[in-house]
Amino acid sequence: MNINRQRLLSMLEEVNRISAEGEGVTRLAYTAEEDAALDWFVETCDAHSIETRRDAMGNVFGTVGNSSGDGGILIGSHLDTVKEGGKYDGALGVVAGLEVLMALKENGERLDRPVTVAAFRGEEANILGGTFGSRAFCGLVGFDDTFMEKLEQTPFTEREIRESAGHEGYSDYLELHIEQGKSLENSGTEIGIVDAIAGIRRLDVTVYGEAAHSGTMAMGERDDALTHAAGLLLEFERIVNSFGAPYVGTVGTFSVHPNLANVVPGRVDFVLEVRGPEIDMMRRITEQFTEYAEAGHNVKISENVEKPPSALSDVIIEYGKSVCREAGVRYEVMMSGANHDANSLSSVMNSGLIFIPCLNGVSHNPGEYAAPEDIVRGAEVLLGTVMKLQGNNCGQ
Ligand code: HGY
Ligand code: MN
Ligand code: MN
Repeated sequence: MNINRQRLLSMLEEVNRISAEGEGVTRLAYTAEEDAALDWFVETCDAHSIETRRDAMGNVFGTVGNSSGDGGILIGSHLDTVKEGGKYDGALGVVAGLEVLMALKENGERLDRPVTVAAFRGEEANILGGTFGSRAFCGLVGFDDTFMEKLEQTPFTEREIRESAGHEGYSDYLELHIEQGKSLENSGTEIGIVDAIAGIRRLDVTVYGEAAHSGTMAMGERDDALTHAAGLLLEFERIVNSFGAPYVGTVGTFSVHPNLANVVPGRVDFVLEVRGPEIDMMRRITEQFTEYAEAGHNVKISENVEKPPSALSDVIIEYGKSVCREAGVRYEVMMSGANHDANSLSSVMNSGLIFIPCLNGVSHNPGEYAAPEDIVRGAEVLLGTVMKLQGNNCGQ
């Protein structure tokens, strides 16, 4: 049973024709472009007589085998992207999953366990925190007041999210993704088998000052929120560096108010993010930052999202390794610094994550590139791992 190279690569080209204007690919969460890509998923399944369903918040699923059976094998990823992103982050995993379903159907494989492909919504979403569709699917969403306030900025209702919790009936999850880093490329390895996914902890930070006329307020008289924030960012960088690799810290969203050239900024809002392998250390980084900020500034700091690091399934890791060995594929077991839907799924079932290299480790960028032979090899390892799981009822 083989992966159809031509069909796999042309499906990837097809879905990536769906994008908003601008550089690279833009299919932001909960926009017409993400909707169109999810419709493409359903139409493609329909064209291959693959049974589909959509859940209440719009996650889409295609299944081969007895969909009412238990112990289902789930392959997933996402079709939304960052703004001006690449062709492979998310789309690779969904399209390779569809190709696996088509190969299984074509070969008339008798499946002991149904195989389903999912495209989860909002993996890149910022409003409710990323990997949102898969967290809803896994029943991981907490409906506290802060969440409910943010929910109003999305097209979803509380009922739709609660009804989308539907992971029962599946017991193993697999995701194929580009590495989005340089480790595979640097070591000349063809496949990454991920054993752990770094956690994410984000804070919403507001720094207050006093808006003033930029021409009349003397420098010594100012309460400039932006210069206060600049000092806080440099202290955040120093704190993160003091913990050393693999801990990383980023401020990627930052807004100045009122953001006018002739007004001394009165307020600055930003999201501060820490990632790493141990949640206690990540909390210590944010605690040190918060203590420093609150000691000398007028700030408001609240938790945005926290996703603990996840350990992936040893069973699936071993299957992935044996598939690579049998195929003569060079592999390495590695951690993922990027988050993935596999992190959500690892809370409720055995989960595995397979990487292929991407050029210069570039991702979240129009220049993102994965070579066709790596794409095909990744799909073949995905298919091989699915077949090993077929013989292992409910991922023992
Ligand atoms: O943030 C991440 O790691 C993922 O790309 N959403
Ligand atoms: Mn991404
Ligand atoms: Mn991704």
